[in-house]
Amino acid sequence: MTVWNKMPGMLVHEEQPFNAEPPPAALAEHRQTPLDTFYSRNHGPIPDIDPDRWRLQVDGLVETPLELSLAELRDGFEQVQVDATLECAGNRRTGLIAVHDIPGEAAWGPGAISTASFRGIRLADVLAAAGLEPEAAHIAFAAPDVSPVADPPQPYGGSIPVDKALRPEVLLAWTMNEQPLPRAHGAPLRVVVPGWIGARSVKWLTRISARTTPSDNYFQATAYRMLPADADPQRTAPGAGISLGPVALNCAILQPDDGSVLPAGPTRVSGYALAAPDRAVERVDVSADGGRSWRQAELDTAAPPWTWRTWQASLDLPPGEFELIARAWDATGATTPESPAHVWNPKGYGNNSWSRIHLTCR
Ligand SMILES: Nc1nc2c(c(=O)[nH]1)N[C@H]1C(S)=C(S)[C@@H](COP(=O)(O)O)O[C@H]1N2
Ligand SMILES: [Mo]
Repeated sequence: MTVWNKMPGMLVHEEQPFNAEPPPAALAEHRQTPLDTFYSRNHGPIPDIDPDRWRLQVDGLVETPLELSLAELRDGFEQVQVDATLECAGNRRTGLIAVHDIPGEAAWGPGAISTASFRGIRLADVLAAAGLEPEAAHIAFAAPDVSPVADPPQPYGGSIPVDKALRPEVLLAWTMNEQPLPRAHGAPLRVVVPGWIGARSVKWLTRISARTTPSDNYFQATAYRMLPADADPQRTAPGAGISLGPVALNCAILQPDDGSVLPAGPTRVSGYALAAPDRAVERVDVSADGGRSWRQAELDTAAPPWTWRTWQASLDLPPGEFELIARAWDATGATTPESPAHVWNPKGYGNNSWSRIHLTCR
């Protein structure tokens, strides 16, 4: 165990704030990611909250503002369990950095994504108890961790539109893989917004506010936005670019390790594919010849909704040098883009281009 109870070998991008992803091979071992392997993405210091003194505030455009303890949340609402994959918008940023440098942003590999089972209550039920006013269009979340990365420095926050907030998969969760939610993952209570970028799953939640407009928090209004390729991220006004919410179709190879030297012969390749919300991963193709020919990978047939589909393929490789490629297709026939240059953006979000690894077979 290393810092924050993560596995030895965790790839730590930053100690403070703590930002770490599992090595690809460790992520590949499980459909449900163990807590010590789950990536951790933070913009400020990890708070230490006394669960007995903690209260959740529900306010804004509601008929009855609420202040609820953990016991009141646990006993007053139906408890539900949802398996969900969380993906950071910066997942696979290294592929974009290889096209053109992205200063000031962590060089995440394919491991800024993980899958867990969350238990808690539906956000919709808490909003119903408070009584949403008809003008409420966005639900904002606030947390106490003050981020020095924000301009100006401020506590972390964000929002989702009301139509997503009312869906049954959106939770206020206090357990993760049947264990109490770890401190690094938002104890005592976090939001879980399946199918949306990890940034909207606000940890250490203290306040829910119903509003007419999205949150004006830095991490909603300025960061986590897809800027045009020629924009200067140091000089963009709040509201510029595309606000990221739903994730896009993505796919990555996790095994073998990039740069491996292996014996020639049957070679097992494995990874994950994640669909956009309300879509499904229908196929993953793997190529060993630069995309001239493709073989279909075997998909996990039992993946719960809102989770990635793990996949594997066996390729018979003669001695030589190979670039292995993987791409995914969804139920609309959409596929992942070939080149990271096509999706490059100044903050380095949403890289879903073909996953490539290099192999030598002897
Ligand atoms: N309060 C708070 N919530 C937060 C963050 C944060 O820095 N502070 N980071 C967000 C981002 S960008 C991601 S990707 C997910 C990561 O969740 P994890 O650390 O449990 O993997 O938490 C989100 N919730
Ligand atoms: Mo993120």
